[in-house]
Amino acid sequence: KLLMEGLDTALEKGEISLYLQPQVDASTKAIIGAEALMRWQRDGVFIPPSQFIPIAEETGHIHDLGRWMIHETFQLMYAFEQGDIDLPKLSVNLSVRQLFDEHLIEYLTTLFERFPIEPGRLNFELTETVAAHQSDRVLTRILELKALGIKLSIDDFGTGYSSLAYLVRYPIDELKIPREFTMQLEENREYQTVTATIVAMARQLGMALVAEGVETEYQENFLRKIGCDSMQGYRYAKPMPLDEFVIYYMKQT
Ligand code: G
Ligand code: G
Ligand code: MN
Ligand code: NA
Repeated sequence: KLLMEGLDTALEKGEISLYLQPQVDASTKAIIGAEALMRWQRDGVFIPPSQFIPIAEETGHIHDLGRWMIHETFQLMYAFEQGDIDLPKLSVNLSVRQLFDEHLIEYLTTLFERFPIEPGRLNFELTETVAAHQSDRVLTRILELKALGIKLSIDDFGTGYSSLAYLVRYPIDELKIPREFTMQLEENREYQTVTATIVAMARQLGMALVAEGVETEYQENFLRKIGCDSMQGYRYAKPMPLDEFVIYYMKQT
């Protein structure tokens, strides 16, 4: 039985928070968006999402945690729009189980009423595993999200077991180049080829791109050369709490 002590009470104890990692245009240095990342601080110690998210997915806690993230995201976007912080995009990770939640659309509709944000600024990151589900259920749900005006991206594109057919079947707006690929660009010509091919394909399909885990000048130059200008990574900024993000934003503009 999968257990993680305290995960069931983490929310009510106020141990969960939302961090923001900026995404920048490498040629203009402008902030083009941010990814919302969940953080769990238990007894003063951060537990990595790679440890608690899979368990939250297994135990079903991901429903409450995920809704908390979505609610927080709406509240943030609304405050940004009211406060003249022009953040073109805010991305939230969505687990398979959240996508299959029967009440997801109803929940989002309620949030759009409470926080009338521009839907096109909200972006959900799905994994390839979600997208590769060959079911009408996924297609229906994706079309429902698109009908709300929400944008969709595929996280860690090219690292899962999936066909490329879903890129044709589903209206995907953005592909995220995995950190695993970015990390190898300097050392490995084969990763260069694979990454350049993803970028070329995304561009021809009219999709946006964001490269993850960009740390070095070499990586940035290579990505720009092959046609990807949008970057996320420690080279620009680490994930940070809201107050730090606002300071970062103010400094950039
Ligand atoms: O930046 P970090 O190491 O915290 O994130 C690691 C991974 O954890 C992310 O790539 C993402 O897949 C997952 N993750 C982070 N926050 C969330 C969240 O709010 N919901 C879901 N489902 N996954 C998240
Ligand atoms: O959604 P996803 O699993 O891709 O989340 C991105 C993860 O990668 C987050 O956990 C974030 O903290 C981490 N990350 C973001 N930028 C960098 C980077 O430049 N280097 C490294 N090592 N990790 C990063
Ligand atoms: Mn992500
Ligand atoms: Na990723």
